Amino acid sequence: MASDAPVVLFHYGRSPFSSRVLSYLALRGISYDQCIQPQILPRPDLARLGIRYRRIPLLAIGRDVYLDSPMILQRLERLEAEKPSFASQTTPEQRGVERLLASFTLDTGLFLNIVKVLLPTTPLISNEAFLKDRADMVGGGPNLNFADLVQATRPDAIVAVKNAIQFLETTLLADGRQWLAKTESPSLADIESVWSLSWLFSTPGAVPEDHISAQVFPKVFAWVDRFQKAFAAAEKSLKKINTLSGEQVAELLSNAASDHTKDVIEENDPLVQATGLHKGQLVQLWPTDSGSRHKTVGKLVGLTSKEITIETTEGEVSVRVHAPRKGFYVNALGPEKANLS
Ligand SMILES: N[C@@H](CCC(=O)N[C@@H](CS)C(=O)NCC(=O)O)C(=O)O
Repeated sequence: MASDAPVVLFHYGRSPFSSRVLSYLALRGISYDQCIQPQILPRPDLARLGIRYRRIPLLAIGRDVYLDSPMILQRLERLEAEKPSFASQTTPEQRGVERLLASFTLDTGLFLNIVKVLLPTTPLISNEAFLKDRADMVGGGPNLNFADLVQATRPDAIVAVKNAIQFLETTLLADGRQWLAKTESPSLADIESVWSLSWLFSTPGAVPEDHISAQVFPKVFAWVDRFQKAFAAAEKSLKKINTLSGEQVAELLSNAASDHTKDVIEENDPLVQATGLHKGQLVQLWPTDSGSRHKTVGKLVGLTSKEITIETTEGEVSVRVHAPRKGFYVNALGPEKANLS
């Protein structure tokens, strides 16, 4: 039986991380509404919910808002839907492949190299407002010339991306299988791996064809194409996607139920032991890799080895924000409340 909590995706067009979530929703037949966000700050729709986190996507399920695409996919795996979770359809070996591929695409710098290959070929490379926004996000200070940095490192990035594609061509896809974990239809292994290459391949003029092409890597190009077709077909059978304004989302979430299954503070957690963090305490939560200046403030509700949950205190509507432990930090907010932007 499908859950009846409203599902709302905050994203913008051609956001590669959002495409991970869009693929998941379509392939599991989960209908959703969307709240389209500007590509650069400010994002008043999120401020209204007390959320300062500045990255995209975010997914609301009822009054719970999930940050970071790995956390979003994990939460969606627990959502009851028309189609069973991916985990329930795969073997431990296939799930192992999926986890390793997730790490390969998220933890190795592959995505950053794809940005370096792609960005100089798009109009964004001369969009001052965009470059200033992203320089601020990566924390390089006012003198960081983001455009020059990306241009200068493109040659090495092409080599790194080519090596990553070659890896897939000559290992998992080498035996002619259709899907990476040798499943009948696309699985989480494909969703975890395809998004950044698909973004590169579908950006006009971005692929450096002397080095990366369907002639040199026919299996990878065919797999990406096959996935796009499977995704498009699955998306067609979803219910109509409504686009909601920020005000509508705030209204919807303020009346929605919450999921309290993770409202646990694990007393033996090393961070809890070291800092004395406790339930109800005012804290701030932020990602440690980029966009770190943007700290979301709220009351601590849950802290486990996998997840941090806080209830926002700054917006017009309070929501429960969930972030993974991996890549996020939480600490007590002192009375000074300094440095929040
Ligand atoms: N670890 C995050 C990364 C998300 C991310 O970097 N998203 C890009 C858009 S695809 C972003 O937020 N860019 C800056 C922005 O939109 O403010 C995730 O997996 O969701």
